[in-house]
Parts: sequence; structure tokens; C-alpha cells
Amino acid sequence: MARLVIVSNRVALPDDRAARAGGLAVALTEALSRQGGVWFGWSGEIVEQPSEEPRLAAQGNVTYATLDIAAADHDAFYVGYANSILWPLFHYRLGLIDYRQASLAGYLAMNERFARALLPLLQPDDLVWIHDYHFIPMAAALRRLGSTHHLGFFLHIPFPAPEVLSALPDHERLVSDLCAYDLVGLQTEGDVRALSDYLTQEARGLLHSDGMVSAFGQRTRVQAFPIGIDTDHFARLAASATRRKDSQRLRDSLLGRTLMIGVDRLDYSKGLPKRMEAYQELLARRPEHRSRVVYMQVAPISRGEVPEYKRLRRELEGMAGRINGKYAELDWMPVRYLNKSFARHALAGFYRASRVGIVTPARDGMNLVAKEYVAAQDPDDPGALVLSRFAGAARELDAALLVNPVDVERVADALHAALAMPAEERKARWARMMAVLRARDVAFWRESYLAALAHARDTGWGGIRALLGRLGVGGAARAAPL
Ligand code: ADQ
Repeated sequence: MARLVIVSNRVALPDDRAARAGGLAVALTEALSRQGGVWFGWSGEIVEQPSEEPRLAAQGNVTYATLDIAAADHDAFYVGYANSILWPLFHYRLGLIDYRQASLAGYLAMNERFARALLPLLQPDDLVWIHDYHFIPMAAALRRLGSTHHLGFFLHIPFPAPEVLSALPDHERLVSDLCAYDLVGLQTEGDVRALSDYLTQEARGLLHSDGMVSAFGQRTRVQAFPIGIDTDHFARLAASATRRKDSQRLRDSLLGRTLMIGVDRLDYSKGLPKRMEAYQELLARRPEHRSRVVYMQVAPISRGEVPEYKRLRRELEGMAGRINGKYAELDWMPVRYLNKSFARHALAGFYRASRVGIVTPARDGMNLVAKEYVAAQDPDDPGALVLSRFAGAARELDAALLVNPVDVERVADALHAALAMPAEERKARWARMMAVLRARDVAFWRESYLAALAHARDTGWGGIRALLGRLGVGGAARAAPL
């Protein structure tokens, strides 16, 4: 069995319990310990003079290799290009893009640097699986250094429509670099359509009947792999969490009131201000819910160094304060707004205690919270999910109450419908969603992706490239005719 090499911005190191707790980290760790291999990425450390050599730690047959980065590189690569250009662009927020050429230069330079540090760790038959928008140019950088490895990429965020993507001055370079992978995995069929449209319309590429795409003098496979969660494990966690102290404390604090929950990183893609507005609209239009429901929004601060996130934080504090100021009673606070992270078992218990899950991002690659909320429910008395049609998860969870988050009045209606939904309907909707989550869990996602990557190696351009590599003509592969 080929070794697996995972590349991601943050590495779930063996001693980092918080980072290793999530379903994705567990799934990747499982595959690594089965196949042996390397997990490579940023250490999370910003230092004055970073070493070019990665720091290595081993556990069993897995090596963890991490690089520190300098403050200026962090600003250009992570804060700048990744999070102030690509993140808003891929989430359709063109007005929030803070474009700087220095950010692009930093992004490309960091990808080169990471590629140079990774290459010596690779063995010829490794399957290399690179994650997310921080590392789109990594394959091209590795190929320039002569790599003939089988390189796969998975994008966790949405892929934007060609009209949106072409607002980026460097769009051609970015997509051309994406085509240096043997396999490009995206979250949904909609994302696949968006990239295929770009390749055919903007890049005059060709879609082949076998699912391959040729563009920019390269050949790659583009396919949807909707990410899942560890459904059964999460369901068990939620069932046992009801006996835990934090769940009991939450239940006691409600004094019999109905709980609605939102759990999101504090990010403008998650649609939080519109969600607060919708809740306010619910209280305004449906006075019967006043004093009877509590909306708890858990929103840990993320990317606090990016100015737009600071602004969002102030806006939400103001909104939560205004709703509470307007509607609170002596013994009732309509909104509980918490900038905190919780352990997974605590979160699982909170979901289960909530009659309504509110997941209304403006755009989201998938949204795992929607899936976790469903998995955490009591099968005999499940809650209802109100879900944005712009979350990738809406394709699979179409038995949720689907909403357009900008239509605040209709979202308020959906919240009311969720609160009023009879038990039989809640059970029927939940059973449909749970069946999908069981069939397409995170292990299914991982195995489908890895099988497709191995297949791309055996059959596609990757196979020819690997052969050329074995014959010692590595770098030439990129220039070869299709
Ligand atoms: P995110 O944008 O981070 O992920 P999401 O899919 O919702 O969004 O995942 C968040 C994860 O963090 C969930 O597992 C959730 O439980 C956890 N989390 C959130 N708030 C927490 C808190 N307060 N305490 C503890 N845990 C918390 C990106 C993309 C998504 C895509 C994922 C996976 O933006 O669209 O679904 O990657 O591919």
C-alpha cells in the first residue's frame, strides 16, 4: 500500500488534543496510521528567522513535519493572499478583497518554500494529498522542482463561478496551477460545474468523456467529494453527553424554555448578522415566542488579525446587545452570545438539547455544523434544522428547512415553522437526513478520494508522469504534449 502524505496549513500534532479532536483530523490520522506517511504543514509558530528544514516528530509509522514562518510571510501569505483575497473571493464577497501584489508574491514564495521543504521527505510512490486554498500552487511548485509524484488537492471552500473568479487579477495563474494536480477534489457538483465552466469558457480547455479535463497544457481530473462527519461516533457522543455537567447546566439554565442553537467560527461567510436580524424578526412578528425561546449563538473568534473580522465582531456584539435590550425580561435573555470554543462532547450535548439548529451561511463549502446538529439528535424526539441553500450541505440535507439567508422575513418564518413542527414531521425529516449522513460519512469521503487519487495515478496523466519520473525525466512531464 502506498504511503500517504497529507499537506495542510495546520497539522494535528500528536500532543495537540484540541486539533486532533475534530472528525476530519481523526479521519486523516486514521488513514495515515494505516498507510504510514507524513503530515506536513505550518507549525503555527511565527519566528524571526525560520529554518528551511522542517521540524520532525514521529509517532508509529507517521512523521509530522512542520515549518515555522516569519511575521512578514505570515502577513503576506496567510493574512494577505489566503484570507484577505482568496477567502472573500471564493465566498463571493468581492467588496471585501484587499488586493496587494506583495500578498501574491508572499503566497507564491511560501508555496515554493513549503514545496522545497516537502520534496526531500517524499518517496517515489507516495500519494500526496494537499488541502485547501492556502496551497493551490503547491503542485506546480513541486513539479518545477522535478516531482513526478501523484498529487491530489481538495478544496474545502466553494469554487466560485467564472465571472466571480475572473475578478482576481491572477485568476489564470491560479487555475493553471490547479491543473498541475492529478486530481482536484471539490465539495459539490456545483463547484465542479463552476471550475469546468471556467476551464472551458475562460481557458479554452476541453472536458473529456472519461471525466478528465485538459487546459493550460495539462491534464487533470475534477470531481466532487462532499465531506462528511464521523456520524455514528458523533451520535454516540451526543447521547452520552446528556449526562455530562455542561449539558445539564445548560438545560437547568433554560428553565423549561426552548433552545435554538447556532455554532460557527466568527466569520462573515457564516451569515451571522442576517441570522440575528431573522431572530429579531421572529420575536417582533410572533410575540408568542417571547420569553419561551432562547437563541444561543456560539461563535469563537477566528482570524482576529484580519480587519474585517474585527468589524464583524463589533457589529454582532451591538446586535446581540440591542436585541437583549429591546426584548429581555427580568428572568429571560433572548440571545446568548458566546465567543468561546467548546470540547466536542460539550458541543454534541448542546446540539442535542436544542430544538432548532440554525445554519445560515451566505456561502459555505460544506458546513459540518449542519451535519453535526443532525447526527446529535435524539431519534425519538429530534430537533429541526434551518439550513441555508448556499451551504454545500444543502444538497445532501434537503430534508432541512432550506432558506435564502438574505430573505430575513422568510428565515424568521422558517424559524417559526421549525419551532412549531410536529414530532412526526421532525422524525421523518431527521431520518432522511441521518440516512445520508450514515451512508456518506467522513470515512466514505476519505476512501472515495484516496481511491480516485490512486486511480488517477494508475490510469491518467499521473501514470505517464510517474513512468517518466522512474526513467529520470521528471521536470519534462509538464511540457509534454497532451
Ligand atoms: P469551517 O469554515 O471552519 O470549515 P465548518 O464546516 O462548519 O466550517 O466546520 C467547523 C468545525 O468547527 C465544526 O466541526 C464545528 O463543530 C467546529 N466548531 C465550530 N465552533 C466551535 C466551537 N465554538 N467550539 C468547538 N468547535 C467548534 C471549512 C469550510 C466548510 C467545510 C469545512 C470542512 O469553510 O465549508 O465544511 O472546512 O471541509
